[in-house]
Amino acid sequence: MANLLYDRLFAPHEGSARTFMILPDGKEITYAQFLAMAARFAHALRGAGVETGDRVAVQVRKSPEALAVYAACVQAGAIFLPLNTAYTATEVEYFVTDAEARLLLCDNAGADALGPVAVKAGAALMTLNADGSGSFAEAASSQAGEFAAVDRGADDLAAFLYTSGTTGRSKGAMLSHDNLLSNAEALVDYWRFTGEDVLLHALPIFHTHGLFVATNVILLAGGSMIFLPGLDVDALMKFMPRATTMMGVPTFYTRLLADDRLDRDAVSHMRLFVSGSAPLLAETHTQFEQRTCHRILERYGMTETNMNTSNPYDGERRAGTVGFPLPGVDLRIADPETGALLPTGKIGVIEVKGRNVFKGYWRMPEKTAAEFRTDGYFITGDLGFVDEDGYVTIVGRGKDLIISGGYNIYPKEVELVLDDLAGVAESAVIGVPHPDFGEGVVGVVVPLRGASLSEPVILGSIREKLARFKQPKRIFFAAELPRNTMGKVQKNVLRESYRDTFSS
Ligand code: MCA
Ligand code: AMP
Repeated sequence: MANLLYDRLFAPHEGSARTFMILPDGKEITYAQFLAMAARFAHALRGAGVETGDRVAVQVRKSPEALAVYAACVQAGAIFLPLNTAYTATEVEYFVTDAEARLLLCDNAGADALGPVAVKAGAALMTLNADGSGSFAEAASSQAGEFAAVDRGADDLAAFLYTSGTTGRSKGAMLSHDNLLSNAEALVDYWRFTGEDVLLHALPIFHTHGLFVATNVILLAGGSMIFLPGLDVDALMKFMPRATTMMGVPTFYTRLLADDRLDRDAVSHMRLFVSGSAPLLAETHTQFEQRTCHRILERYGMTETNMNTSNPYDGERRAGTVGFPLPGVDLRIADPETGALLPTGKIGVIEVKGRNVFKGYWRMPEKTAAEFRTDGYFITGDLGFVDEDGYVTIVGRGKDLIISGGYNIYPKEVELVLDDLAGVAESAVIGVPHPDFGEGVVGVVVPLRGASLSEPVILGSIREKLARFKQPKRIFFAAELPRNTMGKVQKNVLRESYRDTFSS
């Protein structure tokens, strides 16, 4: 029997007494304990009717148990579908229905709202709480601590990660065993991870960054992680003397910089700080180096492609760039309209090809085809250039996307919700500079004639419809939206008008 991901990431640690996780209260979980829990969960999946290839949707808070569900899915040949804990029941309904999930796992707090969602989608509903309790944990408790991993090859699917689209409809990116393994292998090597590494893990585990980049790298290297429920600067400062590495979105670094305790002594045990998911300001890079003597290593990835590029471990980590294509990743710059390849220094759309690139969008062959060139390159939608030294710089996005604190928000999705409100003629949603989140969401609303609307009324009416991080932090009213001669809303004009909204 062979199961590519299980055999490489998990099986080598079976029975190992080495520490895999260190929890906030100091409790440690060995690899053997974690794998026994995963095996019990794999049995519980089978008990819930999950067969090979079935989707398991999971909206639970971060915990060792939540991560063990990922391991259990790999082992049982099921497809892991993690969901942001901020998603509302309406948002979850779409994912569970679209993916035809066999099982939906949530915590007790979410069970009332998600019960009807599961019934409608034809999925079983079970609970798993952050303290390890819940009906799923109970079903697993009497199971054996071993499970024979199901045969799975390179192209078999391991996970679906939903990513929003410009049209507003989320697409399930299908990631195979080889997509995930090949990227973890490249990163362990490129970033020099070993069994001695201790990763400070404060990212969520429902996205590529915290789930695959962070945990797959640690599993492959055999290291350990300090597994924190979220970003808490006090906890980062407390655990940093035990850690060797940290991965974070830029907000991690700006919040650390805002803390006076951050200095050379505080980071003396650390060997590597990695940033990604959103642009790291060159200013943050410089300030961090001045305070700590560490140059943050910035890398660039996407849900569909895992990691594409990285600044070098040994060479110059250049602020404002995302470094070089990783080994095994082919990267080129093309004219967004014609697809013609562009020379060094010219700005165009970034296209990538390699074992890291996903298998397509679930049941969307046309959308998948539209985002690949005929020679197999994936069109990222990010605009950038490659300089004479080979460094890649991202200069913007061809796609209308806001990245706030590392989370992606597609303006169209928010505009559709705003436009649906009584008294709203139309709306435009933009991202403007935000000191904490990089970009902050702003909604500009044009009221219907005679309608009386206010910011609190609008914000109150969208509360249950959109995840909190997608909701505009401010709403402004305008008599009309600026348009070009083609009638298209000029978002650049709006971004300029509202650019100081969050300036302190
Ligand atoms: C929380 N809030 C946010 C965000 N996070 N608003 C906008 N953008 C956000 N990212 C809101 C909450 O709803 C709340 O609103 C208030 O801010 C405070 O919430 P809190 O939970 O206290 O926030 P936090 O715990 O401090 O979280 C901020 C965070 C978090 C640490 C930056 O958002 C985070 O962990 N982001 C990382 C996301 C990530 O992992 N991205 C990787 C995607 P209110 O008070 O009004 O209720 S993978 C990816 O992009 C690719 C593949 C890649 O390259 O990695
Ligand atoms: P997601 O679809 O959530 O996986 O987000 C992927 C997007 O995040 C990419 O297409 C980029 O626009 C952006 N991104 C990721 N890493 C970086 C980075 N280091 N600098 C700038 N943008 C980034």
